[in-house]
This record gives sequence, structure tokens and C-alpha cells, in this order.
Amino acid sequence: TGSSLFVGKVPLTTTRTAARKYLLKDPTHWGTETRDAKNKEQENFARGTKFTSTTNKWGNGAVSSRASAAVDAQYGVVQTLDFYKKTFGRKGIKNNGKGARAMVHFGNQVANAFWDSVCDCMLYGDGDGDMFKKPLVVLDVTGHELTHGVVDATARLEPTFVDGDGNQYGEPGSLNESLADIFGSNVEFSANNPKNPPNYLIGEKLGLDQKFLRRLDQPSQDVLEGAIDYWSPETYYTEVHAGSGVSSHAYYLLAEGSGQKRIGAVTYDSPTYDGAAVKGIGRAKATKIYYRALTRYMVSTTDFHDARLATMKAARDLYGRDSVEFKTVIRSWAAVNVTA
Ligand code: ASN
Ligand code: ZN
Repeated sequence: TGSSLFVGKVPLTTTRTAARKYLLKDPTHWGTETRDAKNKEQENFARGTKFTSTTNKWGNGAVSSRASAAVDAQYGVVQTLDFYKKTFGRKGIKNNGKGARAMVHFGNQVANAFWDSVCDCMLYGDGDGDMFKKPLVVLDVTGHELTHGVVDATARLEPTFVDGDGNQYGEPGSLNESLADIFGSNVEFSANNPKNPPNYLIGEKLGLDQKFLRRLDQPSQDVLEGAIDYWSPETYYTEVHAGSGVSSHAYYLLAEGSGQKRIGAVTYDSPTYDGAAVKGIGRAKATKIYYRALTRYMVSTTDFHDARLATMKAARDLYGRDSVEFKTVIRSWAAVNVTA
């Protein structure tokens, strides 16, 4: 049993070691393991400190217990692997039957979380104590970051430019961020934990003043990064967490349709470029289409117009070219100003 920071008590599968101890490593998920970076900017997973326990009870739900953040991380990684396996038959982040690794307490007051392709693992900062008050180990952030790992192993979408501060720009990079948010939200729906109600918001559990980091129905509601709702020629130069709005919005419209809609505890309101309505085909089908497009048709330079074609091909494969699904894909992109 783990006592987490964000989702209460959760069951975890752990490993019994020779010395009558338990290790925070899950043999039912290809040895998925979480370690402690000990507040160093440590990117070598092997040098992280293992979490062990004699009681097989992990954390106490408080930030002061180092294992509590590890419980959220391990839970989130396992939920993400389960989502990819049960939805698409994907066996691990790289689809190679290997577990995923995570390190919590990365660096000193780091207000971010990363998929790191050097250590091939997840790195979670503890937050800066100001905007981010707790470690960034919530479920949709984990789903987001691990999806960067999936993109790394498939289309490898790359930023068009990177500036001196490491900020990334351009459409393929924006599409990468968007896919991370799309599948990150789907991880929440898949886990369906009442302590973490699923929705199309990203980072709503982080305790931010502005309530969420990003949202898919109307990306421009994000006050932090200034995401965009519609494509324009300038999107070529847009920062990737802002440009992500274009395809996140198209995906939401495909799944749920335009206008006001209440799902669970959240009311969504999704506008369209031309003001005409879009009728959604449902989240499950929309997600299948985007996954097939990512894994079969997208490449490192895929921009939004290419992404339209990639999702059209995926929808045609899955549902046929006369289908409502195929037509709604075209309609959803037109509604974000991406046309032939
Ligand atoms: N959390 C950020 C992201 O995944 C980290 C970064 O900017 N690379 O987009
Ligand atoms: Zn990202």
C-alpha cells in the first residue's frame, strides 16, 4: 500500500528482496521502478537511490516523507503503461517489453517534470514552493511526459527552432506537446480514479492559482502559456506549449464536438474557426485515430497540415473513407483553420 500526495492510498505491486525487504519496483510492469534523485540534477538512473521498505507500506501522504512522491510517480507510471497496453496493445513506452523508470526529488526546487532521453526515464522536480507547491507527480503530468517517450520511440517529432534559453518553437514540436496532453488526459480517463476525476484539463491537481496548466476544449483559456485555438501562418514560429492548442483543439472537437458540454464536474466550451458546429465521434474513436496517425504516418517534421493528412489516413484505415469518423476528422481540422 502506498500513501500518495495526490490520490490517497493506492495499491502497488513491489519486489521482495533477499534481505526481507521490499523494493519499489513492479515485476508485473516489466520491472517499472521509481528512485530518489536526492535533490541532485542527476540524470543517471543507476545512481538514483532505491526506495526500500521493511513493511511494504510506502509514504504517509505528506511532502515530508520522501517516499510519498515516489508513490504518486510509481502509481502514475503504472497507470500510463496500463493505458497504452489495454488501449493499443503497446508493451511499454518503447513497445519493447521493458519497464519505465522514474526519479523523484530531481534537483533543487525544480518547477517542472521531464521525459529525459539521456537517462531514458522520468524526472520530477519538487516544485519551487511558489507557483508549484508540491512535487509535480500528478497523473496527467506523468501521462504527458511518458507520451513524450512514446513519441521519441515513434514519430520523433522535433522542434523547428530552439532559442538560447532552450525554449522550443514550431509546428512539429507543438504537435508533440499536443499529443502529450491528449494521451495524458486519456491516462486519467483510463485510470478513472475518483480521487483524480478524469477531464480534458492538464495539471488541474497541481494547486495552481490559475487552476490548470492547459485545456483541450479551448486552449486559449490558458493564461500562462497563451495557447492558441486556431492555426495561422505564424504558428510556424509559435512556442510549442502554445502551438499545441491547434491539434489539442482539433482532437477535442473530434472527440466531443463544439459548443458547451458538461462532462463530470467540468463544463467545456469549444469554439470553431468558422462558427459552424462539429459533432464529436467520442473519445475512444478519436484516440484510436490519433494513436494510429502517430505510430504509422507521422514523422519528425510533420506539421499541422501533415497531421491532418495523417489522421485522415488513420481514420480511413479504421473506419473507411465514407464513414462519419473520416468526415469528422476533416471537419475538426477545418474548425481549427487547417484545410487542404
Ligand atoms: N514539462 C515540459 C514538457 O514536457 C518539460 C519541457 O519543457 N521539456 O513539455
Ligand atoms: Zn511536454
